Amino acid sequence: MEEFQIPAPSVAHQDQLDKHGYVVLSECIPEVVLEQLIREVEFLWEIEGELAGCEFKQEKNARRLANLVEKSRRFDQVVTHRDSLALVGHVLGTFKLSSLNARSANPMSASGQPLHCDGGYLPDKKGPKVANVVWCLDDFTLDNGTIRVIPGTHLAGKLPQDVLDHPEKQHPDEELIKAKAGSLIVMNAHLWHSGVKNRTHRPRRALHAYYCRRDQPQQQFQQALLSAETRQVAKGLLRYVLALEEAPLEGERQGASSVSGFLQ
Ligand SMILES: O=C(O)CCC(=O)C(=O)O
Repeated sequence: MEEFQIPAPSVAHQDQLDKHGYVVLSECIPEVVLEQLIREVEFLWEIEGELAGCEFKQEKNARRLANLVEKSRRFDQVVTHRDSLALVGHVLGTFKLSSLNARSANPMSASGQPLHCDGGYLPDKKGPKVANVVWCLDDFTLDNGTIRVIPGTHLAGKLPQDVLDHPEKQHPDEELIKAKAGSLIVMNAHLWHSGVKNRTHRPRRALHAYYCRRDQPQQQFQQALLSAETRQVAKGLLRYVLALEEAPLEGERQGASSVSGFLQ
């Protein structure tokens, strides 16, 4: 990774991630890039229709897309964004992309998600296994289906579904994240979190650049899911992040894993 010149994250951001389990990089995506990414995901939702997201999981009350590195070269910049990689590296040490998905909380959605840890994972002896970078394509507000987090729970060593009677209900310590479109939310993905109800008449869209420690299986095994053409054009940092040169780990050969934080 050293050869790719990833900048060191600020001490304040490292502290925030260590203590609270997430940090918001405010409005760091240029508007023109944001507009292109929004056009791209809306185009994909239109052409994929009812199948959208099916390579991994579909979800009631939300539109999803999966396997996005395959679907447009515009997403290369998302999975190789250096400031977010610096923070992901702070959480995980050496890492690779686990998957790139999109999620849009439907307008006036009837329910939010239960609190969960991504992948349903707890850290192991080596530390955290997963981190997530949420690209806010729209403003995340208190009423449009933002993400709630329970700060500090990345250190709890417990999964919310094992200790809460109702992980879908409001939690006394929850914080609703407010962020402008073009912001990135970098999370230690062991943090208890979930998307909440969208009470507005507009969708709330995001990309999820999800990373795992390099010794962990990818959620969507890129060597199986990317076409020969995509694999061939992926060079340098992108190739490294996709782990295209590595022998598959146990459980990676099939393509997409069925493991998710909460989706059945
Ligand atoms: O609302 C979001 O975009 C995040 C949702 C989430 O935590 C998930 O789908 O695992």
